[in-house]
Amino acid sequence: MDLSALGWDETFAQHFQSFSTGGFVPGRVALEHRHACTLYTPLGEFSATCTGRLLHGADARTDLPAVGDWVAARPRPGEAHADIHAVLPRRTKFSRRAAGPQAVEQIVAANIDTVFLVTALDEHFSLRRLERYLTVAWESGAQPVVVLNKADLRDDPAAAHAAAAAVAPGTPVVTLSATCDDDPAAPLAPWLRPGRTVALLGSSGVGKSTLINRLLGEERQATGATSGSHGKGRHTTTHRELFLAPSGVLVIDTPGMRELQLWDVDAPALDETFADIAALASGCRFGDCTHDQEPGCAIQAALADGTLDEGRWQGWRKLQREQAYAARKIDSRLARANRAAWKKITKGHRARLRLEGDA
Ligand SMILES: Nc1nc2c(ncn2[C@@H]2O[C@H](COP(=O)(O)OP(=O)(O)OP(=O)(O)O)[C@@H](O)[C@H]2O)c(=O)[nH]1
Ligand SMILES: [Mg+2]
Ligand SMILES: [Zn+2]
Repeated sequence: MDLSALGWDETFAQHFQSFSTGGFVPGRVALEHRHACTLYTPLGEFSATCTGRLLHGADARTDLPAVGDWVAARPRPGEAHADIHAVLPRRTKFSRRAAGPQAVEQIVAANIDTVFLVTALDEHFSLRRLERYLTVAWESGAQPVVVLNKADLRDDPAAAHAAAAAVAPGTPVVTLSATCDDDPAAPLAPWLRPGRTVALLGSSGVGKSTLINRLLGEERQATGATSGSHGKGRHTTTHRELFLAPSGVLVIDTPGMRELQLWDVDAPALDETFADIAALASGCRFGDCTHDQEPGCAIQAALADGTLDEGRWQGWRKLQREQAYAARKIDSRLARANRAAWKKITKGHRARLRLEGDA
């Protein structure tokens, strides 16, 4: 496997420079388990684990390798195993708030060029969910593409396409059927380039793995029937995994997400997703308009004359509140971390003062 075929470029090469001696090889994380991962390297495939130093030096789970990451690894002589010494800085990352009560970041995929936001044109189709995925995608740094799958289940897929395009200004929207189209990859061709990385994201059962299999030209990933009594809460795909397709593109399959909670999304990402609302708001009479009761509010005017859809406006407000809440959580966590660091410093300082006092 040659490095550029795996998505390597000049920037990663620069980051790798400090590892150019000492028997290190660059590797790309293809599969991530709890304690080990699979690496693709120019020397072939390795199972790999992090060195104790990397594990103990990590402040958070996000300092450790995620699927799509480039790492500096050292193969053990005569073994198909390597030790990961460092994670190279990421170019892009798709993060969400991990499930659970604590505010912690989870990296879904790293170093991706394009995110296919896959939704199905079935009864669960939701424009509000699409806006949520778009917001996180814009924050990731990768280019989002909306993929409306299961077109065969709709009498009028063109209408759904138009509705999705209306809530995704500036984002390409592609409608297809992974099971029924002769070549579902054809409309995705602009993003399926050799050495580029595409991650497929979306709820469980929308057809991510089905589409991946079509892109790979073989049944690599298990797919699941969604109908029936046990439909809810069941994920067919359980691991994130990166595959090299015959076309040369690298594709990442991910398990469906039950909820996509925002993590450290900042205002520009919301403005990209809601470019229409951002443009309207710039026309309000007051710069700090809360779009509530103020005179000369362009948002209220647009809601009144129907140019702005009430559902979209409420969707924006919800994400805005969630973003502000997440930011506060993260800030207080950082404040705590700073306090801990400060305590360490003051403790060291006191110890030094004591030594000086003794002298
Ligand atoms: N009618 C129809 N069914 C489809 C289409 N694409 C996928 N399916 C079916 O949808 C079901 C779920 O597909 P998967 O590919 O397993 O869905 P997934 O997104 O990978 O789901 P998770 O792995 O749980 O996240 C399977 O029964 C597929 O056959 C399509 O274009 N049309
Ligand atoms: Mg799947
Ligand atoms: Zn206003």
